[in-house]
Amino acid sequence: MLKIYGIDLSSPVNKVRFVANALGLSYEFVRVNIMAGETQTESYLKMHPAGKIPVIDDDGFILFESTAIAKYLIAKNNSDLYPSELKAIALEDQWIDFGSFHIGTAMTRVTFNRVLAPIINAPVDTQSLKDGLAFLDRFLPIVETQLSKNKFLTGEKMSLADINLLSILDPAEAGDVNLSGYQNLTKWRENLMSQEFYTKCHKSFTDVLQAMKASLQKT
Ligand SMILES: N[C@@H](CCC(=O)N[C@@H](CS)C(=O)NCC(=O)O)C(=O)O
Repeated sequence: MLKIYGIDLSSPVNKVRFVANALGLSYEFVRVNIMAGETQTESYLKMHPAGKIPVIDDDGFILFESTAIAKYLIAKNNSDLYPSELKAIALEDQWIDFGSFHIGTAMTRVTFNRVLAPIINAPVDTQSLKDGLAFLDRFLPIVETQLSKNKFLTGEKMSLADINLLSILDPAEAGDVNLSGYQNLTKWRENLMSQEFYTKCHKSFTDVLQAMKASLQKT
């Protein structure tokens, strides 16, 4: 059976889980304890030489990097979540990369400093936080405009580009990123978050974060 290695609070891991759910796949979600060094063991490093999550083990086929995993699962299952025509592929990749490299990078800066740093007692990098917020102000209006043209990023059907961005923006509330000014984006997000591929993972990122914080307080 397909195994997905990760944690509940990782956007790349959740991207893979959302895709696997959208494809209707059965899989085992193998939770790894990063703080306890479980991603640095000899056996884990054989799967991912940098000790990162997610990794999948698909009956012995090992793969890392969430977008590569998502594309592999989609192709293996002959799904149209990723297109097959040349220009459609190019446009799909455009929105996947825009989501990952611009919005994803900015969200990582914000969530590291506002969400993770307080939990792991790491210092807050105020410049990185400021840059992250400035990048979001610059790049989110571009997504908002795109979603005024289509229901989804690349047209009238949900695709990997949407699932990718959904996973990236999942920690928005936890990171105090106010998306309410982006009406199309908010509508798009509410629609996706109500679907089973998402609710099968969690009700919201904030819910999972609160549960995690509560369990840390008990220990
Ligand atoms: N580009 C990678 C990012 C993987 C990544 O950075 N994962 C983080 C969690 S979100 C991780 O493994 N962090 C633990 C570490 O670096 O030790 C992907 O999309 O899979």
